[in-house]
Amino acid sequence: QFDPHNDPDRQAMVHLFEWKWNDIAAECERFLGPKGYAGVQISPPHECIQQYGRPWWERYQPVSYKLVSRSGNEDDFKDMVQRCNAVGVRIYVDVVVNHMTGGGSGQGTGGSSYDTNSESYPGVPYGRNDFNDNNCHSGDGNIDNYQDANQVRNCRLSGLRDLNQGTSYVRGKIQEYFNHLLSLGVAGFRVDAAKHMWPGDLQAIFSGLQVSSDPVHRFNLSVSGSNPFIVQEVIDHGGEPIKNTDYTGLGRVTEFHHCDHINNLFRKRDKLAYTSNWGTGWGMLPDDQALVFVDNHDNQRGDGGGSVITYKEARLYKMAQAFVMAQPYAFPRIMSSYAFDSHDQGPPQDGSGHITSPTINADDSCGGGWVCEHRWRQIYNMVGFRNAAHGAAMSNFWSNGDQQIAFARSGKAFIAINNQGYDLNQNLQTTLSAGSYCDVISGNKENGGCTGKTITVGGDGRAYISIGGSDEDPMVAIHVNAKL
Ligand code: AAO
Repeated sequence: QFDPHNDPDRQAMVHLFEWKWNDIAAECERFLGPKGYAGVQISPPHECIQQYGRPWWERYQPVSYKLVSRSGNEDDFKDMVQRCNAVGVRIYVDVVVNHMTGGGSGQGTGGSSYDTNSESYPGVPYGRNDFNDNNCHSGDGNIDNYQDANQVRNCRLSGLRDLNQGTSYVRGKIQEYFNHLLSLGVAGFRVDAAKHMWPGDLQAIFSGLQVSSDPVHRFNLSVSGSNPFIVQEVIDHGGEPIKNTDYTGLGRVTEFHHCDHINNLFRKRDKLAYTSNWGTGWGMLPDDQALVFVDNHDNQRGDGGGSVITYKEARLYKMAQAFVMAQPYAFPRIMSSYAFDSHDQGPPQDGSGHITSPTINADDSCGGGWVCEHRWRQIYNMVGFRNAAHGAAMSNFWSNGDQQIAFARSGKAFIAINNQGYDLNQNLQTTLSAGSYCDVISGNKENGGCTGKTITVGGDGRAYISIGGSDEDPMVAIHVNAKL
């Protein structure tokens, strides 16, 4: 449950937030596969409410576990999983099983009816007895106090009807849903609101999962003892009784301290010079228990704590991503957004509420309202860097004592970052063999040449590195696969 089931030469995943299944399938084939991405976190595929104005968050209010959503139906879903797996890209599903809807009644995206007040969800089916109401002892039935772990697990998160995973019936329905997804070839799950479910209940659910042994999926999840990849969303910034470590026995957890540290570092409330022991040395979870990211779909909108760095501050964002990808620490997820001005704004859509596809520009970037951070050269080339450096330890850490750093991934790769505000000019040890290398931040290696800066490494492994204090991309990155 800690293993993303990635190809060993693919070491980062991307969250294609609100993308349609057939767009993801095409993206796997035309971009993610070739650029070395390991997998995709997709938006919740289950049937959900249809909220007026079609905000993104309607997908976090399940009506049933039918695979019919604005991203597509079950056939589209199957096609996506098969096509992505065929090019070495795994699919991880955002599963919402803590709760059902938060208000109203009507019809879900798959045609099932629901009624929040009577807690009636015939599409599953769930009824009143399947919810936690009697187990919640807060004044209004909602979570009013995060200092009370019982409330957090047994009461309603923002009014969302809280399922009781303590019963074998509810567990069984959730397992059926997960096993259905696994039978279609998905490699794992991002478990929404895991913090709001009891670890013991989750354990019981996970222990009943069966991964697909269908050879059509082209990857071997079926070896005995192998479990689906599990990432549990547990927001722990410290200061609450529920800790992310309550869940690390069950799978990975989202490491929100990492968001906080990255934010403080690149906003210069902390020093890059102190990062030579990044990871557990900074009090974060062990490597194989953490999923790390600069921002996610909640905190990029200001939810869940901290003013994180997002695509809206592109220079800082590219720097932060380069740092995260260059580090050997944990398994990283890149956020891929659509442009938004307001919190609730849904994805690019037409007048009838159908999500519209991204367009692809000649320089590989996206149009049509999609930001596609994962297609920014500085970001996808750092995925290539991470893949090339995999297995090599960090070494030869250098700093100016403040906001300029450089380090190698022994014998495989080298990066220098200048967030100081004045120039960096240094002769630094890269650990790479002598020769010319393409700086993958400023360009691509193409037809044996480099469209950006070329860095020359001498026989002693050293290279002269210059990064202007006000460069748009104040970093240089080279690796063995970028040798010219
Ligand atoms: C929508 C409407 C609501 C309405 C509801 C029901 O917006 O007004 O009441 O429907 O009708 C998403 C949206 C919600 C939306 C929901 C359902 O974000 O706005 O509600 O879909 O459509 C908590 C949870 C965490 C959750 C996060 C948003 O622990 O699991 O809230 N994230 C996931 C998803 C998210 C989704 C859901 C869960 C629900 O990623 O997209 O919601 O499926 C503290 C706690 C955290 C807590 C935050 C926010 O954080 O620690 O656990 O997250 O508060 O409430 C400091 C503290 C830090 C604190 C933070 C913020 O930094 O250190 O601990 O401040 O206060």
